[in-house]
Amino acid sequence: MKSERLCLIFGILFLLFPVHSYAATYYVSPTGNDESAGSSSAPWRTLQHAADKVIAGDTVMIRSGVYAGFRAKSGGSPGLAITFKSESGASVVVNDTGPDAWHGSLINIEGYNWWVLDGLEVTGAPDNAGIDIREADHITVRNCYCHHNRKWGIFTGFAEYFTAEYNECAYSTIEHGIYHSNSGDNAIIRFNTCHHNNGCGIQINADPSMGGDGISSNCTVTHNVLYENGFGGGSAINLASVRDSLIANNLIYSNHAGGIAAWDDDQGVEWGSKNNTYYNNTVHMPSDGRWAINLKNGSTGSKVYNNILIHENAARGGLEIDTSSLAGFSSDYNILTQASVDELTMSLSAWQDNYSQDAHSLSQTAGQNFVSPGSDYHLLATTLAIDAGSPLPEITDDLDGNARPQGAGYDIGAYEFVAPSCPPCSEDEVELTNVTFPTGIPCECVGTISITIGSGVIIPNGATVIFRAPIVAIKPGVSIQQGAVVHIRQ
Ligand SMILES: [Ca+2]
Ligand SMILES: [Ca+2]
Repeated sequence: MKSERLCLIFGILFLLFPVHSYAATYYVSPTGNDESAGSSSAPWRTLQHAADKVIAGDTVMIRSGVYAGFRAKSGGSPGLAITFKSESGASVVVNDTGPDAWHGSLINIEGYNWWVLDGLEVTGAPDNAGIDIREADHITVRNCYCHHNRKWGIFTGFAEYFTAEYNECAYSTIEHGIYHSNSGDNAIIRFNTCHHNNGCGIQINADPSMGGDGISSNCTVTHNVLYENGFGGGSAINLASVRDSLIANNLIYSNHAGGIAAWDDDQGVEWGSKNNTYYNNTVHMPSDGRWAINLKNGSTGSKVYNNILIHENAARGGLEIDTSSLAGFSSDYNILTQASVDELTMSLSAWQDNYSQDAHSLSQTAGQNFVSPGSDYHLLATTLAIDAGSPLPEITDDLDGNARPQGAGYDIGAYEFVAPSCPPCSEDEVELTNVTFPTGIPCECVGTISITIGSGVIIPNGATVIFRAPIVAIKPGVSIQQGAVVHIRQ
């Protein structure tokens, strides 16, 4: 009887822990000890010790504290990545080189594939990068805050299938926020914020002079927000020898060198950035910036659609191209005031007439387009950009993740205009909490028995709301702002 029960227990355990899962979870803590087991109750002390011990499929959970960096000593495999991750809610700061550091970088993954770094703050690299990835494929860096590193926040060289997402890369002293270099293909760089880097926000430079095939192909750079980069030159998004890639839904403003630039890294027109698509970006250049989009040195086959390309300097403008890049070029449905060919600046109408481009494009100012230029680049309800874009099957959402199109068609720019709508607020007994009513359209809430307006309900200035019920109760914590119109009716 006893053995039967044991068999039953083992059977249940077997179901709970299938035999194919060899992945272990280890823990690292500032109060830990590298002689310990690395368990939750007996964590390790250093990231390097963890990196020395892990194998494919393992996860290292890192507790709040300040750490030296580490160098990878093993790799994962498909479906069994090695993950270094901050424990939920933990603040993990890596601010020093570890004992095995290379290149003056803090975290090195070199020569090993399939890693995930998640939720780390990485700062103060003395020479190269906060996170330094070389000859390593299928590496993902996510939710990391890389700042005040000497050259780069995140760097890759000869890395295929690299993903950078939801990172903030800021204050790189000499160069770029994210630098994907040396021929790596199939990079995904999305939902990152890069700001106050001396050079580029995001640079993909295939470095044709450095070996490999010298071309980065099939990359996507989407949903990034890039501002206050380029004090020392470069572009918010800089592309050198990049091909067949998608640059879309990026918001680029207040950058002091280029907006989006595509070129050949000075290696000759055969290394231009060719056959790339630039869709639904919003680029607002300050008066000291270069052109919003700049296509040079054999950057042929570019498609430029649905972008807002506004410049505050009347001597410059939205789109600059040279004759070596005109083959296969097409451009339309943009907000654009001036263009330039071989550094000869012309009005939108001259560009349309002489180069047969941008037939449906429009000229508008920042003030005519944006809720608050410099801080909020959502579209005003009155801008001509709404529903004036071209339908682009590749673009299914906007920078906020809202589906495109909304309303009658695709909008121009990184944000699709979402018309205000009233919250659902009608049933027999209505109870409202944590609801903000929209401005600009009247809302009516009907309760056949009662309506209770509870905490967190906000009725802002400009809103009009009718509450219609036999009993209407207003509880504490309701905000009815000056200028709001509220009717209570039976
Ligand atoms: Ca390549
Ligand atoms: Ca629309």
